[in-house]
Amino acid sequence: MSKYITTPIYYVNGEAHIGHAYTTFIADTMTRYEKLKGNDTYFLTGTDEYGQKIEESAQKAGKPTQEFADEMSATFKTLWDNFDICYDKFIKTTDEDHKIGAQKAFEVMYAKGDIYKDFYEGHYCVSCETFFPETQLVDGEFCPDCGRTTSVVKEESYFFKLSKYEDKLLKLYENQPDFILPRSRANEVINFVKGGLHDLSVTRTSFTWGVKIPASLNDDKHVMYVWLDALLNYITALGYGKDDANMKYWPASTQFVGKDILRFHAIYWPAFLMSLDLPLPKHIAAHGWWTRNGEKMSKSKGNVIAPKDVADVYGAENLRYFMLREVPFGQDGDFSQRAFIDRINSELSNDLGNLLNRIIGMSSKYSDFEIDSVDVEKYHSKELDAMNETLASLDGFMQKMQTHRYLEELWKLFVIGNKAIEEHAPWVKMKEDKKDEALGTVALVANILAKASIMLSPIMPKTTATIADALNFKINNDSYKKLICDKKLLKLFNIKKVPPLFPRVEEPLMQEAPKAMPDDKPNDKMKEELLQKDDSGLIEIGQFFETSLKVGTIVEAEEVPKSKKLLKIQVDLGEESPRQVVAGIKEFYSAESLPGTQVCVVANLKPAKLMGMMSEGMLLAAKDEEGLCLVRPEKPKKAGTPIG
Ligand code: ME8
Repeated sequence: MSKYITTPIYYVNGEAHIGHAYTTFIADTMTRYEKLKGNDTYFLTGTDEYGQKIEESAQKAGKPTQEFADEMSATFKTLWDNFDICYDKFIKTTDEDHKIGAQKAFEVMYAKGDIYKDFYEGHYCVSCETFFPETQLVDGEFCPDCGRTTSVVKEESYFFKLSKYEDKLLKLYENQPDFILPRSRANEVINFVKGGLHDLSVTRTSFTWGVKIPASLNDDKHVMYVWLDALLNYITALGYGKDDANMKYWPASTQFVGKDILRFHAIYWPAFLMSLDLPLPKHIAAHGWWTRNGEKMSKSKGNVIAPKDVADVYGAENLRYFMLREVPFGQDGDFSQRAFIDRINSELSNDLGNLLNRIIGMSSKYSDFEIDSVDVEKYHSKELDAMNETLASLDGFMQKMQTHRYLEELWKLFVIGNKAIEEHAPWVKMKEDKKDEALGTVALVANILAKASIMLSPIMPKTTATIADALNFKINNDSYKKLICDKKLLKLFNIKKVPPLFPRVEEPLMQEAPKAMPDDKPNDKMKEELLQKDDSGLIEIGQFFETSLKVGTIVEAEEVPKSKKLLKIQVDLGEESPRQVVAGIKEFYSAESLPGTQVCVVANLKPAKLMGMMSEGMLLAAKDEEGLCLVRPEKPKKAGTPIG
């Protein structure tokens, strides 16, 4: 089966930071996962180089625009190369082939009557490359997305008949409920479309740094609106309009984007494709936003994290692991060195690294490094069953991009391995002259490590290749089929010593960002100020809306053993699976009384561990001297209904 996976093409007006890296890591992971399973997979990334914003950045840098774009684009490419991102193509929108493809697409849409010429007058934000109606401006002047000043622009323009596709788009969201992932994000898109779509201005005459519209239109003062040419990159990269050889990969299986550009990908993009009579992508998967220590990253604050700086001190693959493990796909995430260090020490070093060292140590003592799986089934059928069950559950998580759950489950294998060692104590068995049993346990753990490495390889390809080398096998589709699909065990081999894979980290290795300096650029500050408390202690409405409150329906509730206060509750928030919330309400509510009732949930809290259990939200409750009561909607509402 063939697959096609894409990242957004990144603007070249600034260097990549960990937000860009996150998107690229997930797409790379998914590609490696599909390849591991034997699927012919094509992976595209690249840079978005046209538009007024890039032209202005080049002017500021005092460079010709193309030279500036080439240099900046190269910084992205080098970065991804340093991270071993396995892209098949790195597209630059200034590539000749891209221009040809984009012009061809424009011609097709025009010939179909979906593009027509008219005049446009509106408020334009250069930074977002977007027009806004006056009603959406902040204080009648500022861009609602980035806070920068907009300017009034009146120009002749070609328009794309977006309004024509309103019903078709609504049908798409209905018939293909996984078109937008996570599903919880679909509502904002559907509501936007239901609010009515205006035709989209798709050319500009106020600047020249763009793809010219086709010569056949004989109107060479128009260049394409950057979002039109940018979105088309996903097909021009496959040769659309030129050499169609790679169009066999279309439609894309998963197109990863950040939530900031979901609207472009879930509305404009399918409408363009419908106009071109091309099939639609299977999934547009939108992830959340990364902050640093809870703050938005911005150049003016000096707190932008360059992926290379992190990789240099903490390790490139540790960073991939952390980012994919830390955040449920779709939710916002925070980069804090403390959280990163905790995961390196407890999960990578303790759980995984130590397990490998333990069996290398034991096999060197008991069997001169020889490992044989012959006695594993005899002594460890229980562990093998548990291991196979866990392995079988993994695919479902990856298909839904839930890398955090995938890794959480995968880590259960190391618990099985460690527990088997404790319970069977091979060192005791050796003393009791039960060498077969001792070696059976060592071999069980070797097999656990081998299978876990295969499944971890899309996230940590190099590290797992080292583990596989120690276990004398290679990670590829063959070993995946044998060890994972056919549940086979490793053949007799000699284990090799490896250098420590995950040295413990004792203290933060990077300097924390300085606090914002008073000479911050006013434009960048503007939005921050909108979001900050003023002296009155009052907050802006935007601050309130940063908290995502939703109606939830309790599906299950159970007592937490040994806790006087806590209940473990599964709440349906209209997402793929219920969320687990651990709430301190046991003194006021019995577990049996809760299922089927509704609650109000803070849905975008960072997940936290309470008594070792993950809690992914908070229930709203009111408490006074008479006790506590949960806040509930007055009438039943659909699970996931936003409150606000
Ligand atoms: O929007 N957290 O390019 P862009 C998480 N050229 N992800 C982040 C992030 C953060 N703090 N910051 C950036 C564009 N990203 C257009 C795309 S596609 C046809 C055209 C990631 O350079 C995230 O994937 O502004 C986001 O969608 C993307 O970078 C925006 O990159």
